[in-house]
Amino acid sequence: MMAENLIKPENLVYEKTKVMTDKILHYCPGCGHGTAHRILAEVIDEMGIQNETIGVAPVGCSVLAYNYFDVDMTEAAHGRAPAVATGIKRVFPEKFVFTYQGDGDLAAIGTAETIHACNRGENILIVFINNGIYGMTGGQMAPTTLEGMKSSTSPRGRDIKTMGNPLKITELVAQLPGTFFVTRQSVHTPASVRKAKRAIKKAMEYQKLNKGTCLVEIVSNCNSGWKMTPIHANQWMEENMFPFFPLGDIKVPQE
Ligand SMILES: Cc1ncc(C[n+]2csc(CCOP(=O)(O)OP(=O)(O)O)c2C)c(N)n1
Ligand code: SF4
Repeated sequence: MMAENLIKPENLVYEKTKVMTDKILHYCPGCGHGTAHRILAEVIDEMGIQNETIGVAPVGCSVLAYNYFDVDMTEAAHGRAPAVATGIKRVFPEKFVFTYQGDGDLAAIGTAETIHACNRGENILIVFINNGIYGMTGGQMAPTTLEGMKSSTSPRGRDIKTMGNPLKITELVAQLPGTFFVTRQSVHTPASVRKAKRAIKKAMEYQKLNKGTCLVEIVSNCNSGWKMTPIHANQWMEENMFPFFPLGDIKVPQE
């Protein structure tokens, strides 16, 4: 059958969610960032809060996130997104405020902002993309880089003796009294995408109830930085990232 016979509205099974703009994503093919954007945008759409949502973009590969979400967004300096989001939420307490951050942003330079925003219990959603390295700047070691994992600044693999331990920042903030819902998800299979989307939706619903900080970590790949094909990167992630960063809820509200 000719393509022109197939491309008709009645044959469409998947279309762009309206909370994403028409801009073409700059992410590498196979990278989890695009899928994570999509499910966050779908949640905003389904909850009917497009005009009530304000996002804060990080530095890193998702630095241009404000070009992709059709909501009010601002940029924050490296690691400062939770501080900027705190200010926005306090000025507009009725808005839904989220940050979208990579591990270099959230768990390295932004450690203090992350911990203190969570400890204060700011009513914001933090979406944390953990791909184990600094993707944008050339694949350097991040706090989340696994033991033995190669990066451009640990070419023989992370050595704990000299480079320290990988940081489970999500488990750490889950212990703080200000966090309400903390979970770790992934977006590499259809089932995991659905689960991650449900988690983001829950977090947004808790924000409506002013429950405190919700953090959704998404363990993701960086096929370019890891120097793997997208398929191999996802397999490597399952075999190596998930044992250290197990998926599932870490802190759930007492019903
Ligand atoms: C104050 C400051 N220091 C350093 C940088 C350089 N920089 C830009 S992106 C980045 C790494 C981001 O990595 P990560 O947050 O893990 O995001 P990813 O690219 O992996 O999605 C760094 C160090 C910067 N933009 N600003
Ligand atoms: S460099 Fe890595 S994190 Fe950045 S877009 Fe490419 S695959 Fe994704």
